[in-house]
Amino acid sequence: MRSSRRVAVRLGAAALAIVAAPLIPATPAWAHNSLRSAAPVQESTVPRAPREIVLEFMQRLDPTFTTIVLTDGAKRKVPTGDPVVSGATGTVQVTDALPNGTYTVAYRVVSTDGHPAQGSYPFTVADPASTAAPLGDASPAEALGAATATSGRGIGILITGVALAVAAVGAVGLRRRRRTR
Ligand SMILES: [Cu+2]
Repeated sequence: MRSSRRVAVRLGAAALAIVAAPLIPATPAWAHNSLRSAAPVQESTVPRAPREIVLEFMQRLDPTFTTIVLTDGAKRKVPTGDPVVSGATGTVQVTDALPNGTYTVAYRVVSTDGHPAQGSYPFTVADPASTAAPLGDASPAEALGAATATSGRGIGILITGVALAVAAVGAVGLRRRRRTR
């Protein structure tokens, strides 16, 4: 009696395991698709500015949801063409010649089975023959903008100071008026 109950429990546990097994995915959903390879290679330093960014994924991409964004060292968006999808590969053409500097490729894609994948990685352009000023160093226009911003802040502080002084004078005046009453 006792042993048959034990068998029943074991059978029940086995049945539960069989029922539950398909509910536990072999791999998490996020592992369905990921970046297989990239050009320029992740974290690489390239001697020539790339004319395109090529991202190859593990699974076929849905062209509707493929986004590839290139930004420079100052986090400014670098102009590119629209993403072109071919199977598991997404490509964007780089519109302008990239000056030396560090860039970030950010992507968000959805595979044809509906699973999203996203990420980003940096790469560096270090062309010894590059004549363009490296990004990251402030250009004269940027330096001017920064100076204007600083003087703007100075004016802000000045206005705050004047407002505080006026308020202080007003408070003193009010106190005097109260005393004279
Ligand atoms: Cu999937």
